[in-house]
Amino acid sequence: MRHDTDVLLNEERVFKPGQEIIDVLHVKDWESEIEKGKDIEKYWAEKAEQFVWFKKWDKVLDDSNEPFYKWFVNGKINMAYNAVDRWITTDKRNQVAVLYVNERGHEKKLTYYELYREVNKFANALKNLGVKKGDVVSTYLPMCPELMVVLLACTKIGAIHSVVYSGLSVGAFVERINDCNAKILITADGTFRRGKIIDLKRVSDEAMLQCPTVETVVVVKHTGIPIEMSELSGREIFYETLIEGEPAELEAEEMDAEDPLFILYTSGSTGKPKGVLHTTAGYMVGVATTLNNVFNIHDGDLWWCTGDIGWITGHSFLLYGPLLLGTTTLVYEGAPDYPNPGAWWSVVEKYGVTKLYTAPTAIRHLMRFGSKYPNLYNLSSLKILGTVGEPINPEAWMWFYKNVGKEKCPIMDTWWQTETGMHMISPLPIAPLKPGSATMALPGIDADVVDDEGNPVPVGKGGLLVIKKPWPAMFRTLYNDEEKFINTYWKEVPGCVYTAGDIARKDEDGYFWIQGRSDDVLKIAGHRIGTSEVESAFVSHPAVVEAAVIGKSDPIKGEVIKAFVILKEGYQLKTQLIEDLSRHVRYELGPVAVLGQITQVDSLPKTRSGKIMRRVLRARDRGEDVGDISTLEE
Ligand code: 6R9
Repeated sequence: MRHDTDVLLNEERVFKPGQEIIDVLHVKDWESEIEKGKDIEKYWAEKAEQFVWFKKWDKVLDDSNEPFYKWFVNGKINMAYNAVDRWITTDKRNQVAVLYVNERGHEKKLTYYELYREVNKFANALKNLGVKKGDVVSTYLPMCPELMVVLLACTKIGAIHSVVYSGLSVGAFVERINDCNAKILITADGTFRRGKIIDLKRVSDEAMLQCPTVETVVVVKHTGIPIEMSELSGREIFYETLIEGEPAELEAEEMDAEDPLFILYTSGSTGKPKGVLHTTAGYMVGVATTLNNVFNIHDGDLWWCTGDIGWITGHSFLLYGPLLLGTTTLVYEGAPDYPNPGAWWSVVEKYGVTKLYTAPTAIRHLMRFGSKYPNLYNLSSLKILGTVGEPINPEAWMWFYKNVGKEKCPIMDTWWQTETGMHMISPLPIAPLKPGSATMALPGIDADVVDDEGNPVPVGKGGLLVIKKPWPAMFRTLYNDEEKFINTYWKEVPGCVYTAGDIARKDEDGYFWIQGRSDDVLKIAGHRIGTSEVESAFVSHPAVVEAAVIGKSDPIKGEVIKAFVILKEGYQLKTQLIEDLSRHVRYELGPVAVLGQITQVDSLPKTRSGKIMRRVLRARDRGEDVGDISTLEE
């Protein structure tokens, strides 16, 4: 475990919202909202009232079998009904629900009514393919409107979706499909990225050779590049052909509050990705409430979350959250700096984006091009900004605040995880902000920083970030791995307390400063990747005997990979091999695996039981004290 974080940041600036922001806030009194949130059952039950229930719950929280909590026991509800159907009988019927824009300047708009019809057609088509409540449907799609339609169609009929991020390559893709026994895969011909078209179908074809449970592959013609449909088994069909003639009406499936909604894979500290399972009602309540509180959503908002739908941020805050609140959500496909580094700012200006939610790595990337680009555009429509994915360094915060928000838009630094489903530690717009701090736990959330025994640590000292009471959007288990669910998250400190795997400290005002992961997980450009996944990728190369990797800090990506490799006899780490290894790791894991440095070594520090002590490598790399090495092998 990393405990090397008793660093004190000297950030003392405080920023408060202006009157024009305060005037329209849903929550004007932060402290009393936090006070209200202390009675979690009452607080979350009140929030659950915003939805249309087929049947109300009998009990808000069942904690009789911790950590297997149940929320809104015996309630019956449907996600797609609440995100889409309910709006078509209101004056939002013809409001744009999804605004798709890509880096080539093409756009597509779907009103709530149009979205409703599309979802129903695809849901009917899924039913015709034999998909039933509880079946798993996977996607390998770019950021396109069809992805949103497909996911909503799944939830409309009670199928569980499992999105594979389109940046992942074959190995990771196959693993994710096979772990959940997906029955259907929806993919596309390709995706637009930095002026090129990336061929997704080819990756999917290669993966499908190794995925026996997939009965049908549905292909969206998105970019229009020529592709070959496989002759293999007649299991491939075009999306357009599939929905042809399907009725645009369908009754929503009555789902139990605790029925599974989706699985999303994320990296942990072991090689195998973890299938994080979310269920229906609690997730809906948590996501809609936190989005509304943190970003103060109103009629007339244009919400833009730049995160990919293949990431939890896209699930909760690009797709479900905004639609549950009946707002307009912008889906952007492409790179932030193509055709030029003003691409994003031109989107803000052209469409009048009011709330912009993005990642520190993107801000740092765009910062490199200077303030010239944001200053070329009129960004005055913006009201609130947000970040997620990793700690934001005060320089990037200030740049975003000054150049994008023009010192008028509060920045919501939201800390949360795939596992938490919803925002957990974050300011509300009324909060005094300190650049680099996610401020306090949200109303209804009980978070703290503790030592290994579970005792709160003194002000300014680093410790484990824990959540002490259940929350509605919490994941319910790891798919097919209850034991790992318990051991990874609920055993690290005494009592039934959720350990997040992050190190944090609190300051004298009770503000949280998240310092990074405590386990062997890297955050490269905001994406989680486990050190052991990277190590197995290295070892699968013929030249490598053994590998250990650690994170190395990087001014733009936050962290990149630093690898220590033991090579087979006869191999030397020369330019050619370095390039080859780098390509190999990217091929295995996808472009997320950014290699910063490779070093050849003769041995690796290990415990007597053979575990690589990455902590020792890390300390040596940073020139720090290696700490307790009593378990180190001779
Ligand atoms: C939503 C998401 C979760 C990990 C988390 C932490 C890091 C996320 C952060 C942050 C500091 C923030 N993280 N938000 N660290 N400040 N505002 O990112 O989910 O991909 O599961 O990653 O990301 O380390 O534990 P996920």
